Amino acid sequence: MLARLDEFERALLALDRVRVSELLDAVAASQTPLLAVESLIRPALERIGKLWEDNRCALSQVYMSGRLCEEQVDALLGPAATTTRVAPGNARLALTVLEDYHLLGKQIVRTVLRAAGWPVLDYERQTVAGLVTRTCADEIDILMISTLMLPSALQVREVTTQLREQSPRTRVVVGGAPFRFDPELWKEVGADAMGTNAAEAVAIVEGLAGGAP
Ligand code: B12
Repeated sequence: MLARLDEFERALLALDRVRVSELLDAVAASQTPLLAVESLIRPALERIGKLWEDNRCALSQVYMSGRLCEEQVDALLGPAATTTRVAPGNARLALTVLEDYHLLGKQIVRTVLRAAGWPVLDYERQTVAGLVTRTCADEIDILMISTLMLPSALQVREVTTQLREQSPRTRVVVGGAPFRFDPELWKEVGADAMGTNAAEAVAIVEGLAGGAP
């Protein structure tokens, strides 16, 4: 698998769309599309982020790798259709990216939640103020927040503080690179749970809502 990951990373950096797609399709066919995302796309993008940090690739390569992966995620996991199923206890769910432009993780989490039957509102990208207002207005029970930048992750503290006052029913679940790098950070920002991947997002939501839809 490591050799395949090396090759996938090289194909992304070379913007070789055909090879990128072939490598993903091979894993999706022999295992599952979600495993192709989790075992190739996420680790390869993490490596490319590290290369950029070390000045060993250009930001344009990071950008284009992200774009290529976005296309592939849509092709692999299908469009994020809405579901007609009802959540246990009519729990209301929303998903957002907070003060951040890294949207791919949210896209994957949303698609996997909907595929598992969870009706989830997509708030796209939000500021702290916008997110608190919308969460209260929609009477959200489970708010899922994705952040990839450390400053954005720290802003979650402001959201949980305000929600505790204005919408105590809302449970907050966080995910994204800063929370994977520092496994205690979710507690420090006042979240109720943290997930490291999309499959965990489903398990956490089931735990909080008390069952599957
Ligand atoms: C691709 C990428 C970009 C693309 C984004 C394209 C897009 N549409 O998303 C572009 C080129 C635009 C970009 C821009 C920038 N980036 Co950037 N980027 C990345 C990179 C390489 C990959 C991110 C990614 O898509 N990963 C793949 C997805 C699938 O993984 P994921 O988001 O982690 O999601 C998974 C899990 O975390 C989890 N999950 C995610 N969210 C949630 C939520 C919940 C509730 C749950 C349960 C689970 C969950 O499930 C997902 C599926 O497994 C990362 C490196 C990294 N280590 O992550 C850097 C990285 C995040 N970027 C970084 C930086 C610095 C920037 C820029 C500031 C660069 C610049 N100087 O302009 C800008 C800022 C943009 C902004 N203001 O938001 C830094 C952040 C450093 C920090 N400590 O804050 C990183 C870590 C790179 C690095 N090593 O330095 N970037």
